[in-house]
Amino acid sequence: MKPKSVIQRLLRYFRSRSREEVRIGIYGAPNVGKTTLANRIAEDWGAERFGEVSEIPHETRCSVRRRVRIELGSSRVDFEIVDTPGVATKVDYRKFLKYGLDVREAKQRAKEATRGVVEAIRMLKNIDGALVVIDSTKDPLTQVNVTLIGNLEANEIPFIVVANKIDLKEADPSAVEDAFSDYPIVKVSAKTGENMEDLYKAMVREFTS
Ligand SMILES: Nc1nc2c(ncn2[C@@H]2O[C@H](COP(=O)(O)OP(=O)(O)OP(=O)(O)O)[C@@H](O)[C@H]2O)c(=O)[nH]1
Ligand SMILES: [Mg+2]
Repeated sequence: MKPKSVIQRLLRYFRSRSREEVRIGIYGAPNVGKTTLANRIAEDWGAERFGEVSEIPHETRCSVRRRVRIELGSSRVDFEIVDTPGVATKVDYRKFLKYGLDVREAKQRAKEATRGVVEAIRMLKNIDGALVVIDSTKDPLTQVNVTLIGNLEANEIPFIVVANKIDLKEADPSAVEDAFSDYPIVKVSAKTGENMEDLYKAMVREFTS
């Protein structure tokens, strides 16, 4: 193991020891269903809702944290789940105009969204694990997904790929599986709750030592 990676592991270990919960960031491109997933987790485990869901991208522009205790059989894990703003390589205010926002609102949203992207990326240094949410109806091999996963891997942060929206008939979760076959993957519908039990099992398995 490289000395840098030993130091990174030690730093993460001591940081996580300084708090009681395991901090998990929910990451992904805008609109993939991160907040829907976070709200589903909150509802399943009796925590407060994370926030609003919208078909307009960049609905979440500031991170939201909630404590969630997951109990499966004899395992009980206290998580701090962080719903993060969608990560994008480009934020263009003109995209919001077609959703009915006026120019002033669209420019304001774009400004906040850009700040949100920076905040989400910064937060990568401060998490113990991540859920990388991917919309199964879209091409998974995007710059955002590859960069996010590359970053997590380089920093040795454990993560689970969550292929979301499997309830939609155009969903192709096997494409997500093929693209990221080296990593743990769970296929879910955050909207209907399908396979959420599998995700909770994977979280307890992957994020606790
Ligand atoms: N059919 C279906 N729609 C979903 C699912 N998850 C989310 N959606 C829809 O996808 C859209 C975006 O959902 P959000 O949860 O706001 O997505 P997000 O990733 O938090 O988006 P940002 O905050 O903008 O980054 C909304 O219209 C949701 O209703 C799912 O599992 N199935
Ligand atoms: Mg959101």
